[in-house]
Amino acid sequence: MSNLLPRARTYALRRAPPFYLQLRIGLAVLALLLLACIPAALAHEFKVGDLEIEHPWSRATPPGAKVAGGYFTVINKGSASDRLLSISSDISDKAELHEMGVKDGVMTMRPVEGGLEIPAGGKVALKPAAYHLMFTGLKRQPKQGEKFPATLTFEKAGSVTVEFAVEGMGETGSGDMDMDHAE
Ligand SMILES: [Cu+2]
Repeated sequence: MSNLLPRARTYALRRAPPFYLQLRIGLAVLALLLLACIPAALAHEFKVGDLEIEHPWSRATPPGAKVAGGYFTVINKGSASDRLLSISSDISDKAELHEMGVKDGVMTMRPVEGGLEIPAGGKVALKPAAYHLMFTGLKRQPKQGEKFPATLTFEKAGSVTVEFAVEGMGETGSGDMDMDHAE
C-alpha cells in the first residue's frame, strides 16, 4: 500500500556475492533457460508499424500483492528508432518502465526517464533483473493461465494492445530480484 518507500527500490550489494549466491544465480539462470524453452510453444506476438512485440508475459502474484512485473521483447524492423513511452492496463492503477542495474557495486531499480529507445533494426528485451514493466496498484491478482490486456504506446508506431500471458508465481527464479517489490 503506502509501503513502497524509496529505500525499497535500492539495496546494496557492496561486495562480490559469496559463492553460494553465485551458485544460486547460476541455477536461476539455468532454470530460466529451461523455462524459456517450454513457453516457446505458447509464444504469441503482436505488431504495430515496424515493431513486433513478442510473448508478453507476467507472473501470478500472492494474495494482497500490489505490484506485478511485465516482460516482452520488442523488435524494430524499421530504419528509424522508436521509443516506448507509456503502458496502461485495467489490471492496475499505473504501469511503469523500470530498469535494474549495478552502479558502483550497488544494485538499483528505478523508473526509466523519457521512455525506452528501441533502436532501428534492433531489439530490446524486457525481462526479470533488467528493463521490465511494473504494474503498480494492482486492482486484482493476475492468475496463472489467464491473459490480461495492456496497451503499449510508442512514439512513432503508436499504440497497440497486447495480451500478457500469466505464468506461475515462481516462474523465473528471479525472486531475489523482485523481493523489494513485495514490500
Ligand atoms: Cu520494478
